[in-house]
Amino acid sequence: MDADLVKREFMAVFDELVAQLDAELASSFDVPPPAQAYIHKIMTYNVPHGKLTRGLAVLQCYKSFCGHAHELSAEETRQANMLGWCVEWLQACFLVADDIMDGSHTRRGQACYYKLPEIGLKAVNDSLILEAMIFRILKANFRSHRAYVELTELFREITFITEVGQLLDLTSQQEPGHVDLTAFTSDTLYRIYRYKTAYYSFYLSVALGMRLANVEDPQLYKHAERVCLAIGEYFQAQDDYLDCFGEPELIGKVGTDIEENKCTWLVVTALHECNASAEDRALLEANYGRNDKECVARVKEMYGKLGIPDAFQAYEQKSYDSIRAMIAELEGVMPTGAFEFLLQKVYKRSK
Ligand code: GPP
Ligand code: MG
Ligand code: MG
Ligand code: MG
Repeated sequence: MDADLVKREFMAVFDELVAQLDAELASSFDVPPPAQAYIHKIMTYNVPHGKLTRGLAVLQCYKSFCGHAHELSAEETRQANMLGWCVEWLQACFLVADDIMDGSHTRRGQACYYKLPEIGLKAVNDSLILEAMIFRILKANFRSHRAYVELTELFREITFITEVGQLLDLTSQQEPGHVDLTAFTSDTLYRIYRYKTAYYSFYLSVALGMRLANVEDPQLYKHAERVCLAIGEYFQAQDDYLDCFGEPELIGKVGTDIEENKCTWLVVTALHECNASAEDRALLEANYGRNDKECVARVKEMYGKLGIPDAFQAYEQKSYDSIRAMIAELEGVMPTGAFEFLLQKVYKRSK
């Protein structure tokens, strides 16, 4: 089926879910029309404007596990797409909160939700509402599914993992305003990546597709986890790279990692692989983690001088090759369509 049609079918399920939630709110809650409209906007502003890779991956995974034994029915496709949207809802809830914590300005080519004058810190509660909606969608549509408990638990478990990851991201530097370069190690970096990004961005969609297809063998989930974490690490390294060297018009956001004192692929690679000199380290200590355009420019210039863009290209190729090899090892053990779909979506992305 062509990609446009798949996406159109996916978007139609979004409209259906929004209508479902709107209707439930109007019929089962004593909420006046302005609050109904407010909640409607929480969804339409924040959920559907991304690349939708996470959401579309559930159907891809489900299809590959159902095999080519039968064409999926319209209802089976719809169910996979509803779970895909639950992942997009989770992503929306995280992004609304993450943008506040990271002091970001734009997201997906529009103002960050909390930056809207009429929203501000109400965005905190709105992020919680987005999260709660996932469980309403699951209850309304999957309560009698044999995997209802597992589907619900997956969302709860992965949400907790991601929140721990966000904590690791936010606390990688102990003192605000002070740069401790010894905290920027690759062990710390990849732990943050796995927890804050890889589980919810890759493993969750694949595991949901597998659950929907009634896969029960725990070993197969372990295999999926291993590959998804590898893709997730690679994806977050790209995110860090694009934060500094990407085109804001393409990535839809303006980077803030240097200002925010983040433990990123760039700073770790500069320190440990590109042999930053004592002078470079002093420059980082003086300019990293400061909300000042000139400081940020100095750090970027140093990344350029140390050859970070070339190092990234090499890392990108190495990651791709090693993930391909991991996938090849699984041929004959389990369907690999979902991994291939995800890897092909992220390889050499510029947005
Ligand atoms: C990506 O980090 C990770 C997340 C968006 C997860 C946030 C989790 C919470 C529990 C709020 P990032 O800050 O690098 O992403 P971006 O560059 O898109 O802001
Ligand atoms: Mg963040
Ligand atoms: Mg962020
Ligand atoms: Mg980022």
